[in-house]
Amino acid sequence: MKDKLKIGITCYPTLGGSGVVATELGKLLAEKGHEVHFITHSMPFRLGKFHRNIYYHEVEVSDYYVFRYPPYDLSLASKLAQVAQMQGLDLLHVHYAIPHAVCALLAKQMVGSQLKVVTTLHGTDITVLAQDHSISDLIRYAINESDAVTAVSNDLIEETRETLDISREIDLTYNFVDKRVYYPRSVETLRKEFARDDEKILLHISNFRPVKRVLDVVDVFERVSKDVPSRLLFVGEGPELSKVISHVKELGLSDRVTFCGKQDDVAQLISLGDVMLLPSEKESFGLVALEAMACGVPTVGSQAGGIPELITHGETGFLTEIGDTERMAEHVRELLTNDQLYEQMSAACLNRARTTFCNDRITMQYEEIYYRVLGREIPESHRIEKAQCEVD
Ligand code: GMT
Repeated sequence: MKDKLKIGITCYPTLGGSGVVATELGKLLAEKGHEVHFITHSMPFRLGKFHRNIYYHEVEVSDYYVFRYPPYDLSLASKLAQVAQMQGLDLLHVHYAIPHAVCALLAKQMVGSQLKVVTTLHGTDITVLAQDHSISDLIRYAINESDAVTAVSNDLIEETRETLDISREIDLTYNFVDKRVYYPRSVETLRKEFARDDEKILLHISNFRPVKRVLDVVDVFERVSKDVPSRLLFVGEGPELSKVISHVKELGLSDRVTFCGKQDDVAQLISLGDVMLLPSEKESFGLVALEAMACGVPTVGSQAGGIPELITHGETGFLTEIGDTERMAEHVRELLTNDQLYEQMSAACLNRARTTFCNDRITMQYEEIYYRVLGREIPESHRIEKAQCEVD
């Protein structure tokens, strides 16, 4: 029996942490020798250059004139079935229940039950969409009918069970980052372009959706900058951006705040920062805080959703009630004015990112799930050495 699998991956390719996790997972699986087929409406933005064992299949939507709403979901289901048949895929790993898991289940019906479906829940499919009764039954169906379901935090597993009254097994698969990309970079020269030597840098990276509470970031910075010489760097774009720019102006902070827009080399920018701010209202995991952690940068944020599973309060950052910007600012001040505390936290961040959230371990967890749904044990050659997830 062959050791290597043929895996189809579908995700939202152009935005957000779920697309990043799906793409990075695909790259790591391909490095381990599996054949990975991305089936998406455009090239996943982190895929970039050519990778051995990775193939890309674009979903094209029919523009037939009677369609008032071109049926993307049907085109995706049809493409998933075609690729599965032509390439002999063992399984489809889809990120997000709606529409991806539903499309994968339809493809499975077309191809036959030997094709397995693994669904990963990332958050808003449960925390937002599943609250909508017009669609919640479909989400429940997609979850119950998948051969395996994973979620990115215990909090999300609990919320899925409660919101949708689901009792099936859901595997926990935390987000991860590639340790070869996310590590403390040397950025002394670049840093001079953003701040003086005596200034600290606060950082926020997101898609500026309302759930991110980006205005809180500005309020925290305003409080901190009264006592600590500092700058604020924003990375990303989204619906709240113009409100945030106005708020920065109103508070007279424009000369100390930089908006970098969307950026690719996030590890470089994170390494410029002294503290990451993540005051979200909802966050099933908070990939950006893990990216910061892996670069040795502590996060100050809210206790929302799965964030406390990632950040241990007082060890790898500080967490407060959602919206408590005064307390967040106190924690940032404490961190930025106490060198010993900072060094300790930064070291704890590196340690935790490289052990608990080690990319080798989490990739292997996904592989174990794949082999399980196929009725097999993970081959010994795919098990990782313990040392791969220890601190060097
Ligand atoms: O946070 C977003 O707005 C993007 C969203 C996505 O769809 O990519 O992120 C979700 O999935 C990430 C990867 O698993 C998680 O790290 C984020 O916490 C989660 N976002 C929310 O729950 C709001």
